[in-house]
Amino acid sequence: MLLVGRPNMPDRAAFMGRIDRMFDSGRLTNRGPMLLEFEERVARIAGTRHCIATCNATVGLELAISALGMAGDVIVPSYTFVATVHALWRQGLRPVFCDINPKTHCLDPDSVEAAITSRTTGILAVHMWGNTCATHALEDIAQRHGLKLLFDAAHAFGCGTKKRAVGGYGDAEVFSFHATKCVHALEGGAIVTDDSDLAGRLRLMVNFGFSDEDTVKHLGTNGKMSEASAAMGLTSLESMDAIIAHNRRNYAAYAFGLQAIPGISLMSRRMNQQHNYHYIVTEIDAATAGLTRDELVAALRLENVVARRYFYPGCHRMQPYTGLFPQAGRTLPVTEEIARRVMVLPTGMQVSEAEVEQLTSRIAAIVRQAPAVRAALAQCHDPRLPPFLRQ
Ligand code: T4K
Repeated sequence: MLLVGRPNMPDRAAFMGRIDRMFDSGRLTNRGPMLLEFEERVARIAGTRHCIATCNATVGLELAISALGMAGDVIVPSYTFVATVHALWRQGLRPVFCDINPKTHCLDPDSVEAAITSRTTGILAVHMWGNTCATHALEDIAQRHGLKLLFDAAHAFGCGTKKRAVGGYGDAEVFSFHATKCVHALEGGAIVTDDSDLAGRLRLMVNFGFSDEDTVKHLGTNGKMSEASAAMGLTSLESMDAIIAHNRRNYAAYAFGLQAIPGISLMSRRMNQQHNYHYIVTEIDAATAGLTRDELVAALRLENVVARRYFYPGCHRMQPYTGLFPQAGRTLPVTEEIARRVMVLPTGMQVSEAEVEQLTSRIAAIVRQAPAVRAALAQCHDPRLPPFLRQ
């Protein structure tokens, strides 16, 4: 079975060696030696002065939002994983949803500028699929309007331009090291920044606000990463180059295999960008392919391939947000179109180039027989179908 999100497994001997050392040392969490080494390595790759590892990116975002003093309204793309917006809501902020660039799926600076009001205190942008946002335009807007600028870099570890890695943009950036990410720590996240005052506050906040064993200098939470996660993170980092090289080969195999299929386009990677190639993002033009994105996802499930329609229908159309913030339901044309078209295909260390070749041949065959596939799906009650297409 081919799945989007199947974890990259570690070198087990290296990981178990670290776990043994953890038990030998007696230090299981609370800024142990592996955590310190992990933070140093992440900061080096991100090109930042500081890194604060966290238990996951969602808590990392919440901590960064709070430490930056965001209040009132914060501008955010609707086209993102719900965690980005949940993090704002959990800090008592109102998300103001903006549209995205159709090529990169990242926040559109014009949409941001048009949404700024006297209540706006910050922008939370997302490097979607590892594509670097329009960082200069967003930094310029933030500076002109006196706004805080935070980047959700959950997808973008190891990404950036040729000259500058993702990590040092805006006031801070937050990576995810969840098991489904390119480099991972089982569960984990990290906040990176060049701002020493902000980093100092975050170091307190991630550990309940303690500055020593009984002085609480700041409000905070338990956002710490454990030594077991840091052990996994360090082991995963050792394979990072091999993982990216593998993803790159899979991407090339997808580009070759999908090129002649009508109605299916693969998101291109810009030549001036560094990329982890962790997400294989396609867009389905239903009129040309003869099948909608949802029908294609369903047809692939019947072939034991789990492709995903991530972030549908966009947070601005999701019930928790339309209920909480009535303005959330306003129209965002690019987001809605992209949310209807995107299909993410499997990659990573558990997917071989040969499997990619077979998969693209299957997709070509499905599209060739589109009318028959559509008719068969309409009669199908197979439990493997995704819930949104079950009869
Ligand atoms: N911001 C953005 C833009 C994000 O995308 C995310 C997370 C965050 C913030 C928050 O980061 P964290 O707080 O999580 O650090 C995944 C991840 O749970 C989530 O981390 C990620 N984004 C999101 C885009 O995707 P799913 O729904 O893909 O996970 P799931 O459980 O369906 O797993 C995918 C497939 O992989 C499944 O078919 C099963 C397989 N799998 C999964 C796991 C975890 C395995 O075989 N083994 C495993 O251990 O959410």
